[in-house]
Amino acid sequence: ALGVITLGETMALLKTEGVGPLSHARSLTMGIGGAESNVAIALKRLGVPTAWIGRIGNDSFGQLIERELRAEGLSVLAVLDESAPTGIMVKERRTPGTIRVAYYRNDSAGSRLCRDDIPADLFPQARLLHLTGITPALSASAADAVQYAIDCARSANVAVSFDLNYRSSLWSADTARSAYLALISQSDIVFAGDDEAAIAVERNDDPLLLAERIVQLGPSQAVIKLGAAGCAALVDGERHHQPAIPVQAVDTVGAGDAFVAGYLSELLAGENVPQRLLTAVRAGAFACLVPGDWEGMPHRSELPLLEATEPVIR
Ligand code: KDG
Repeated sequence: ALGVITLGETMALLKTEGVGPLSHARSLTMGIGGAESNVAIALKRLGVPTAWIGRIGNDSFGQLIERELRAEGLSVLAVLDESAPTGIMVKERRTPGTIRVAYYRNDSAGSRLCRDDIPADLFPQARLLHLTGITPALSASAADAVQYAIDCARSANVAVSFDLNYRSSLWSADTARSAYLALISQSDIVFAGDDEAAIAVERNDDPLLLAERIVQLGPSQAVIKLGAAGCAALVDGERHHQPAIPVQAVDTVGAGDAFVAGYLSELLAGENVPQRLLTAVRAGAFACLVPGDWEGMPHRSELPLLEATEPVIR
């Protein structure tokens, strides 16, 4: 049986090791990254069987992606695109505290995801579909694939989770808004940073008011991610707040994905909201400790480590 189905674009991820301009870097480290596959990996490590659906190029980067995701134990439904390359993302550590991301993903294989790539027969085996606002920004066919996945989930009685995940280099806030509103209204669980929520609903400094406005659109659970300030949530009419676990962050990319996986894994385990939010902030903190987007995602047994008092575990 499957816990979660997710879909989206995973790219080859090239990153500099040291600090400084990318144009002066002499070597790059290879890896992979993609918001939905980051969530999928974290879910799997937390004990949830998860399937990832996506399109990859018939190239070495595509092979790398498929191999890494399979090695993490995901069910990988990768459609091979014969005529488009796998997308690339480059991470440059320009100062010790700032990371710049550049995308080379225009008309990539992943962006050509379409409804025919989504196996409808997978849905009755699953409990939850997780989507992000990155996929509908990639292309019209990818946006249509997202809608089709929601339709499949609905007819199989599978809950829908949606993380806004705004990427300003992919679309404007105005274009994103109408897509967000349509997707929020069809979702059961919505995740958003406070700035992202303010793209969809009227801006407010109180995260619980943002959550309230999201819930008014239909979902029963709205979780507002506040980074180092933790999170606020409105779930089945009840308000919650959870501070973050303080860490020395080296790379916050992927922390939001870890957070989502933490929340969803506890939801599927039948845990209450405080437990979901605690695991969410713990997983998010773990992701911040490692330069990769997903490599630092915790296994379930590691979750208490951040609050451990013993420096050496033997
Ligand atoms: O959430 C982390 C993602 O931003 C990263 O892994 C790459 O999917 C990605 C994107 O589109 O930015």
